[in-house]
Amino acid sequence: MDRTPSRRAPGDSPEWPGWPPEAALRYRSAGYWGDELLGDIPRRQATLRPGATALVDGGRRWTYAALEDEVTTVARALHGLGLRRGDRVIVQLPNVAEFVLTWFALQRLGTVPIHAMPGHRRSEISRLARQTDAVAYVVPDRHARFDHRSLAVEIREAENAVRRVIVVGDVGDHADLVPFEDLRRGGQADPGGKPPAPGDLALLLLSGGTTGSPKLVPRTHQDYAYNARAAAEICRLGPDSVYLAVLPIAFNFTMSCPGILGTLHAGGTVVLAPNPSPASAFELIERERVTITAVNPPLVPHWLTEARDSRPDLTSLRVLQVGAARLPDESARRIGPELGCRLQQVFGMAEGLLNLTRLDDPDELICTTQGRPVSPDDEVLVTDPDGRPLPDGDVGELLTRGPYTLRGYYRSPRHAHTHFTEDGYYRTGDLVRRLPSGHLRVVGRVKDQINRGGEKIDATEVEEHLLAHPRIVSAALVASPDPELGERTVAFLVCTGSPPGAREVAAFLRERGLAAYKAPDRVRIVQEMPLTAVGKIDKRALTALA
Ligand code: OOB
Repeated sequence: MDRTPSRRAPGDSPEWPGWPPEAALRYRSAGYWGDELLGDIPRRQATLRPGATALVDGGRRWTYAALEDEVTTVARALHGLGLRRGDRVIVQLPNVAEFVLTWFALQRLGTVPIHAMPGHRRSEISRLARQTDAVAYVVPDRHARFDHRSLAVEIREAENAVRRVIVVGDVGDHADLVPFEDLRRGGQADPGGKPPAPGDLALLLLSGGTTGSPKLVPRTHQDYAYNARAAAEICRLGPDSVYLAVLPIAFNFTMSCPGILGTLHAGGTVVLAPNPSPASAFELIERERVTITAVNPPLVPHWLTEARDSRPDLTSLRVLQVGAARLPDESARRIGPELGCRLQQVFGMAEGLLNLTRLDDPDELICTTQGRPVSPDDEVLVTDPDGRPLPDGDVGELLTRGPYTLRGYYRSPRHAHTHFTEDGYYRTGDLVRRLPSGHLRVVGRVKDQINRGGEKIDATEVEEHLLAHPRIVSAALVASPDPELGERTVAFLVCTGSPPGAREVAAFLRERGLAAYKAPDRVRIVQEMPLTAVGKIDKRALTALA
């Protein structure tokens, strides 16, 4: 056991740095941080409005009382499987009710869900398992024509810590996997034990990736609950609100901005969309009288077209949130008139800081900015390349700290100095312009990341995989502008022998277990890479070429 005396703040853990004591005190006394644990949300609502609808997934519906019952049952069963407070569990599920049940059950035990994305494959999942020593892995049987059970078995065999695999659906030939249905049957005793504390680690989000290797964002009960509550207040959510989850449920945007947690916190109803197509979303909006939903910019033109062509009844819809990538101003201006609802732009990040346009902002601000911070105590700096603060109106890198923005990544002390300033500001890697009203316009970025319609691709991660190809000598992944996705990826390659085409590259990366969305959209072969004065690959020159 490590007995070295430490000078850490309360709530601090050797695995991730917490907030300094004076900041923590301020956030508590201002009321941002409270005592409610994330797992308490269904319990509180089950007392206040037991018969109200909490969750809808296709034909399945849960009242708050039923949700509370099931969460309790599943938590006991997970405890029976050996899951304990502080353990980490990889959760990789599509938009199904079982995600919500599992997630709250884990919160009850103080067990920490790691939010994997449905598209992640062996490379991403094994990395997560290693980074966290996860003890269990929750998967669907099949999703998007992929058999998650086989991947789960492979992961369990390769990663010693992963002892349990839980399958939503059919376990198939794998009799040693645990069917989720078994967890819903009950009969287990109350595990008792000490509940988690509000400052404890509650979940791990995947960083969209600033430069370098994939990183995990530690979020605590108190900061994540505040994130959801603050967003819910700004969106004026209440018991009559109906939130449609269109984007992946594990995404921070869908989960808590205000998303699922904000809606349940307010006593509203969460409806899960099986896919992001406008046809299925519109059907659910009509049927469930949805009041608020969230999409990314590439979906917007499809929604507008489908609304024009099929004339759905969208009268219940009050707010359409759009975020995760830059929404072009022209698309923004069409939303209000054509869908008959308020647009809210959302500029957020797994690391914390959340910016929203306000429902009563002037149209011009709503259509041309990505919002302003949700908390009065979000501190924002716009700095020049030397870190000096710039006046409003100048473009610079966005730095931030505040009551729900991390002070360091999980198990990642070596990133402390690259991604954070001495005084605790997180360097977002985003280039912004700030208006006197506090609203931000996102104009670019300095991080080596590509934003493919909201899906973040860490260039370094893909380049490392490309370099494993026997005929690739040098590789650089850059963005090229795209009318549909905003950006697509182009891989510049220097090769020996016959160069691989885009298809061979995609197959090679798939074989290496990389998620399909990270495969380069285009491959360009060059004789040599352009270099900067200090001898690094000149990505600016390549971006200009792309
Ligand atoms: C959201 O979170 P992440 O962690 O996947 O990605 C964060 C990055 C930001 O640093 C920024 O580069 C980009 O995504 N981004 C936007 C944007 N929203 C996010 N860039 C331009 N305009 C926007 N509106 O993407 C996320 C998390 C919570 C809520 C919404 C989005």
